[in-house]
Amino acid sequence: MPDMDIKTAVWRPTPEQSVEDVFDTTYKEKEGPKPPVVIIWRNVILMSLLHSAALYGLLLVPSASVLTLFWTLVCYVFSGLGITAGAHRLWSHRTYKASLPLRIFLAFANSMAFENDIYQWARDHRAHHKYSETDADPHNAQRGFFFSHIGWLLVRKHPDVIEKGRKLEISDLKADKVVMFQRKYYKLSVLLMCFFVPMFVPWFLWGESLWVAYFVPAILRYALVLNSTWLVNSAAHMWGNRPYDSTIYPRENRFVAFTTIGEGFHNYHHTFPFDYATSEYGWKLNLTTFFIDLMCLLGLASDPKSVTRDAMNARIVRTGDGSHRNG
Ligand code: ST9
Ligand code: ZN
Ligand code: ZN
Repeated sequence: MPDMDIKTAVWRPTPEQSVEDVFDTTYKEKEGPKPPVVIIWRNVILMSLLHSAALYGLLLVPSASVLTLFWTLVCYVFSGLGITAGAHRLWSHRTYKASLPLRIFLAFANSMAFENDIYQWARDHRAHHKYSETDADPHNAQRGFFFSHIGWLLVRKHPDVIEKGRKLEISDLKADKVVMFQRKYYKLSVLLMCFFVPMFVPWFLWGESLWVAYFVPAILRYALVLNSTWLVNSAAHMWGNRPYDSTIYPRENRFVAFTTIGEGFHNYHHTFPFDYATSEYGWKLNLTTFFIDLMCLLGLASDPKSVTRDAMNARIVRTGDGSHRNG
């Protein structure tokens, strides 16, 4: 476990831990009534419009060409990697090191996913790990499926998210020029990567109608990537086994692992957040781990961190729910 230096009150990582993403057992929720929920109607309207347009996009799927459907899959995986290999495993948890070209690639992919800029995403995500299932967790799963899935994006944050989040160590994000550049030009990069590029390519290269190109690879794909990501916060915090730590909410959920290209092994991930693979099963249901391994092979990434087999097995015996074959 990382420690606070008593004299300086500065958070100190252990050798295997490079960021502040370990659960804080000292935090206590404030007593008394909870602050009122403030609905952000603008977000409610925009999310309703997006999901209605995505349903319409679904109806257009039969009229899209095979190339357009393949391109939709390419955009899904590319934007997915911007979240999984980028915002999540690289920038939130620093589970491996990435060269400048790879970080630029991941920042573009991340803008295609349009899930807040990398800086905000990683800051919220560190808060999620450090304060899981409490008032200071942005998508506290104790508040139910709807809140942890999408509801948290439709209301003001609990004051503790902001109060505790402001104390998080995020100097590494501020020092990363790619992260700060993407934050500065975020709106423009989203317009280009999330909407323009997915629509323009099928129209320009193989004559797909602009209408279908807008509603299928852009809008429908965006809504699918969002909902897959949100399933990690909702479904994978509620349904599945807990082979590594039965005392926490996050679960192993294979369906979510499939839709999120490798992020559904969530009990493992919250137990060993520094592990670049987020699973003990290598490339199985985990395209993201394959991608990071490939980047390491090409010399574009290095130092992937992993938990040792012995440490993992000891943890399974100590805190697992008995569902693991080694348990
Ligand atoms: C989206 C994000 O969808 C999804 C994230 C999911 C994470 C999943 C993780 C699971 C693991 C990985 C799995 C990946 C799978 C991928 C699969 C792919 C196939 N710390 O936020 P504001 C401060 S986004 C410190 O506005 P409000 C800060 O000063 C979708 N400080 O709070 C901040 O200012 P700034 C599209 C914090 O006013 C200020 O407060 N986007 C923290 O309460 C205001 O912050 C949307 O829908 C913190 N944690 O508003 C937009 N938080 O940022 C939705 C805040 O300038 N968001 N501060 O430093 C909003 O409109 C608003 O955030 C709000 C809250 C209304 C929700
Ligand atoms: Zn994480
Ligand atoms: Zn989680």
